[in-house]
Amino acid sequence: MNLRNKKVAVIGIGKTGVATARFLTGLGAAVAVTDEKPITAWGEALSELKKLRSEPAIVSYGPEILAGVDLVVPSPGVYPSNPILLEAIRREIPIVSELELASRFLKTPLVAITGTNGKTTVTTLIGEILRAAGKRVFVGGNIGDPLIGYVDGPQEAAWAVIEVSTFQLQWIRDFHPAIALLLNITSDHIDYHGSFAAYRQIKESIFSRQSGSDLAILNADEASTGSLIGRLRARVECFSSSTTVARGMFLEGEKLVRVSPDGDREGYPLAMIRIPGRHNIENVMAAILTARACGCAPRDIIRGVEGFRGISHRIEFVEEKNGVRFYDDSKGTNVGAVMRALECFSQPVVLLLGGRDKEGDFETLSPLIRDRVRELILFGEARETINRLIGGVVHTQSTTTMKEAVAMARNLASHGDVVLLSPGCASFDEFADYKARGRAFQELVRTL
Ligand code: UMA
Repeated sequence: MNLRNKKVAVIGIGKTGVATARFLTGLGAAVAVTDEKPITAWGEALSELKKLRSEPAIVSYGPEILAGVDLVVPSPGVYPSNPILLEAIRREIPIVSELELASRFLKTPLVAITGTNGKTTVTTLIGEILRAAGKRVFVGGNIGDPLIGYVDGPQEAAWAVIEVSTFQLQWIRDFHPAIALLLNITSDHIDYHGSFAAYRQIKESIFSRQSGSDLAILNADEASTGSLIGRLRARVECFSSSTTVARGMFLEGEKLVRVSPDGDREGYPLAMIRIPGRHNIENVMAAILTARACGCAPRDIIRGVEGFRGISHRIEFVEEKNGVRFYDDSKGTNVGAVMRALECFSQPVVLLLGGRDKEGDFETLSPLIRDRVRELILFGEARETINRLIGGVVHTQSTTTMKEAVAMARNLASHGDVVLLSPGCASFDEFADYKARGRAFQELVRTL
């Protein structure tokens, strides 16, 4: 792909947009940038753009940015239904995601991890294991640093390991990871993709350009895996926490068993896993299969897994107050994540649910809520919608802010209970992101 003197439009100047503009100007492309925010709110991004080798043109937000453009690179958060993108499609101007663009210039073998839940945990864990095995690794993607930033540098890692969201997969064409993982699929981001079928199709597209020399790692416990395998060209290994698999990993008593592509068995002690829940056993199995495919030895893998204490804001224990244990699962931004969090606790739970709705399928939570939750506290923009769907399954109260929800939880929780913030929604109605929401929750708990 030769972009020298080509005109490229970058839509959105967040982390991805700025890194993309930097990379493109470095290639000698003529870059135009735009953002729905007024330029007075561009802040740090504006000074970053002004520092580039050739300063990008700043264009007002609308189809005028498409004049004379050869390529459009939208930021992940730009909806496919965005009028600028629809106009680009009408004018037959190619659109590629940052991920696609980066992968065209990537020289390092790539591991790409997607799935509704567990992506960040598995991405981080694979990075830790590879480091424990003495390998140089770039860890990025949706987890934080865009791949394009790595591609823009000397590319010195042995492996690039990236968390991939459906937003980033939206505009791929030849994207081709040597190892691709699909951890699970439950409903999420329906507001963005339009339907669950469209969301699933985008997730599965991570495998679409893989060849027979690539590896696809799949969850055998997902109902759709069987039919997906039939459509893949890559070699397949599966993991399961409920059944055995011919090639891949499964649970056998107190051991995790891996069956290699040649049919050899090796065992790993279950006790090496320090993060709670059955879903994390699956996450560890996915990471081990990847690490073995990257050439790591079992002893390094065990060291990496033993040292891994989980990621912040994912079922993270905060503090115990008067016999009540508080957990921060602010990263639980969809219904599937709430289920996984609830399944970790045998104690009665006071559940804090709410934020900005992504058209989540909250009704599917009802059986688990009935089984594990003593008090349901709804907050934020989505509280009325959720209340209509599942309010009354157990005793339910609503309030506007998370702060008030925490105060309510403190009053309602008794000795031996768990108070769990697992909101099942995005944070953007009240916070900059899930991390800010998690930090605010932890501060509130500490000052109770
Ligand atoms: N913008 C527009 N028009 C739009 C939408 C956004 O102009 O229609 C502008 C915004 O005003 C803002 C910029 O675009 O200035 C933000 O772009 P962005 O939302 O794509 O965010 P980035 O800063 O580029 O961060 C993105 C990911 N964000 C999203 O997918 C929403 C980050 O994932 C990721 O870490 C980063 O790239 C690096 O790869 C965050 C996320 O919430 C953590 N991801 C979702 C999730 O995990 O559920 C998918």
